[in-house]
Amino acid sequence: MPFTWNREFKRKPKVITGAKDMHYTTDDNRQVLDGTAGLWCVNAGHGRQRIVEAVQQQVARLDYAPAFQLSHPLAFQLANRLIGMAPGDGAFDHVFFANSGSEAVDSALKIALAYHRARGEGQRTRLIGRERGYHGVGFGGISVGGIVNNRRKFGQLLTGVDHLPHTHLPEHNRNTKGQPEHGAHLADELERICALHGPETIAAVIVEPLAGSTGVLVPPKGYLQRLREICDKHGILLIFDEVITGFGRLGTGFAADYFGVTPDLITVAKGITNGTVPMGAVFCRKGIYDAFMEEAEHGGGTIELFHGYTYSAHPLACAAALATLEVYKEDGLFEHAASLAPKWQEAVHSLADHPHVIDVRNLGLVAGIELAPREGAPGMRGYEVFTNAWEDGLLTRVTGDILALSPPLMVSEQQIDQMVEMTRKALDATP
Ligand code: PXG
Ligand code: PLP
Repeated sequence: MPFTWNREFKRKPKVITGAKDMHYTTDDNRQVLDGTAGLWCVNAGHGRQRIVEAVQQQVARLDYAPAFQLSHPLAFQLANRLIGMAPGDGAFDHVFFANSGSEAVDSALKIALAYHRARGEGQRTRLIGRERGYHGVGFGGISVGGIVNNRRKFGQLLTGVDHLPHTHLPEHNRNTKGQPEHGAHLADELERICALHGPETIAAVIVEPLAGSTGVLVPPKGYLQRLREICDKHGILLIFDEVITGFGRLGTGFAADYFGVTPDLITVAKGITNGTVPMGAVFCRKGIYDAFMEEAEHGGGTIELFHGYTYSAHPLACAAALATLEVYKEDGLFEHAASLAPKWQEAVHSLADHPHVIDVRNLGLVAGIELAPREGAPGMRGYEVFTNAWEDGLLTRVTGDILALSPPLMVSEQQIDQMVEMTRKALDATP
C-alpha cells in the first residue's frame, strides 16, 4: 500500500465503501466527514451527478483512443477549456496531458530541458527544487523533491539537481494567519545557487506555491515574486507545481492567480477531474510550444516532443474533467471557497490554544496544525490523533506530527465548525 504503515493497516484496516458530497461511508457503515477532499482531490465533493453521468456516457461512446499520432475531440476541448481558465491573462497557450501529478511533474521537467535544447541552450541541464518540496514519486519528482525518506531509500536519483531552502520559519512566523511576514529573503538563495553553478546551466526551478504534503507551508509575503524576478533575470523557467493548489483550493483557479505571480509551466492533477479518473497536465506558457515546432521545422524532423503516455488525454479522464470544470463554475465553488476562507481561518486558529498544538497555518481552504512530537516517538501523536478522529467520524490527513485539513470546497460553515470541534476532541483523546 502506498505511503502506508502496512502492518498497522492489517491489524486494523480503515476501509471506505461509499461516498456522497461531504461524507464517506465505511465498511462498518459509519458516516465520516471528509476533512481532506480525499487526498486533496475531490474539490467539488463526492459522487457529483454531472461527473458520474459524463463518465458513464463517455465509456459507452468511446472507451479509448490511441494517444500517439491520433486523438479524439474531448482532448482538444479540454485543453482549450483549461487554457481559457489558466492564470496570467492569456499567458498560457498549450496543455500536455498525463495521468497523475507525478507524471505531470516528470513531463514538465522534461519539457523544460527539451525547450532550452530546442532554442540552442542545451547546456541548461540543472533542475532546482526546494527542501520540503513534494513533487510526486517519479525519479524526476523525488530528485527535485525535498523529503528525505522519499530520496535516501532510492540511491543516487537524478544528477545536477540542487535545492533551495524551505520557507518554514516557526521562530518568526508561529501561528500566522494567512501569509507570513518573514522569509522573502530565502528566495535570494537562488542567486547563490546561480553564482555557484553558473545561471546559464540551470533549466528550471520547481516549487509548490504553497507546500501541501510536508505540512502546509505558506509562502512568505513577496517570496514567489522574488523567485520570479530571479528566474527572469537569468532565463530560467519557473515551474509551479499546483497539483494541490490548482482548481480552487485557495479560492482562486490557481495559486498563481492568488499570488499574482505567473510561472512558465504549471503542473496540475487531482482536482482536474475531482479525483474521479486519474489525470495530470502541464500548462505551457506562450512560446514554449512554438520553440518545439520551430526546431523540428528547421531540423526537418517529424515528432516534436519525444514524450507521452498510453493514457495521455484518456477519454474518460477528459469527460470527467470537462464535467468537473462545469460543476466548479455552475456551483461557484472557487468563489464559495474564497468567501469561506476568513471563517476557516478563525475556526482553525481556535485550535492554537490546545496543549498539543505548537503552530497553526492556513490559506484559502487549507490548514496545517502542527503538534508537539512525543518524546522519542516522532509521528506517533499525529497518527493517533488521525486514528481517533477517523473513529469519531472525521477524515484528516497526517504527515509526521502535522495534521492537514483541506475539505471539499462545497463545505458549509456549520461543517467547518464540526471539523474543528472533532479535531479538538481527537486531540483531547490523545495523550
Ligand atoms: N506534486 C504535488 C505538489 C503533490 O501534492 C504530486 C505532485 C504527485 O501527484 P500524484 O497524483 O502522482 O500522487 C502531489 C501529490 C498528502 C498527499 O496528503 C499529497 C499528495 C498525494 C498523496 C498524499 O500529503 N500530493
Ligand atoms: N513498458 C512497456 C513494455 C510498454 O510497452 C509501455 C507502453 O507502451 C510502457 C512501459 C509505458 O506505459 P505508459 O504509456 O502507460 O506509461
